[in-house]
Order: sequence, then C-alpha cells, then structure tokens
Amino acid sequence: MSGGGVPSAGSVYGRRRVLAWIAAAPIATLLTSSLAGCAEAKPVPVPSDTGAEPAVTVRVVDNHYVPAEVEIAHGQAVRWVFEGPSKHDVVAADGSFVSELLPEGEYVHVFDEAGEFPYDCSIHPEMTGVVRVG
Ligand SMILES: [Cu+2]
Repeated sequence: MSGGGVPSAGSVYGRRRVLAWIAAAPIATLLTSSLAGCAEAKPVPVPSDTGAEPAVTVRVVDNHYVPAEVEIAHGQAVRWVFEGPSKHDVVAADGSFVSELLPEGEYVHVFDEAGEFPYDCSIHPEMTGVVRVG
C-alpha cells in the first residue's frame, strides 16, 4: 500500500516553508518600519509670526542654537535669526513650530501655551534647543 494517511515529503516541506515565512514576517515588518522612520519627512512648515515683537532672539550659527535654552512667558514670541552660511531649520518635536530650511533670514513663533518645547534641526540632529514657556 502506498499513500494512505502518511503525508508525502512534498507536503511536509510545504508546511515548513509556511512556518518559516510566518516567523520571518515580523522581522520584515520591523525592517520596513525602521526604514520608513529614516525616510520620515519633516513636518509641514508653520508660517512665521512675523508681525510679533520677539521677547528673545536665538542665533542659528553653525551648528548651534545660541542660546540653546530660552525661557519666556506665554503669549511672548521667540525669534530665530539664521546667520548662515549653511541652511538650518527649527522643527518642534510636537510640530507646533516648523521653519523652512534657511541659509539666512529669520523665523518668529508666538507661544500661547505654557510648557516645554524641544526642537531640533531636520538635517543636523545634533542641533537641539528648547523653549520653556512659563
Ligand atoms: Cu542645521
């Protein structure tokens, strides 16, 4: 007698292939999502509050925010002055203020809510700053 209830070698092989694929799927998903993280686009720029009178000015000079930490009262504005020659930007971790990449010029943002607002430069992750709003 041949066959009967004994599975053929082919079907055992097939089942192993499926199990291997299931085990590999989460790894593939992780790889895909970490790659997507690298390619993550910067948040949409938030227009500069150009008319506002700034309470403090932060210089954006290669490759630092000076000073990196500023403290203001709520309702006040911070002005970032880009001094070049490289392009930089100001990108809030929460997306509440986001400038264009600028070689020079300025960006102003009015902070209406109290809190701590960390930010960085989208092309120089080592450039970090924080605005503390009392
Ligand atoms: Cu930069």
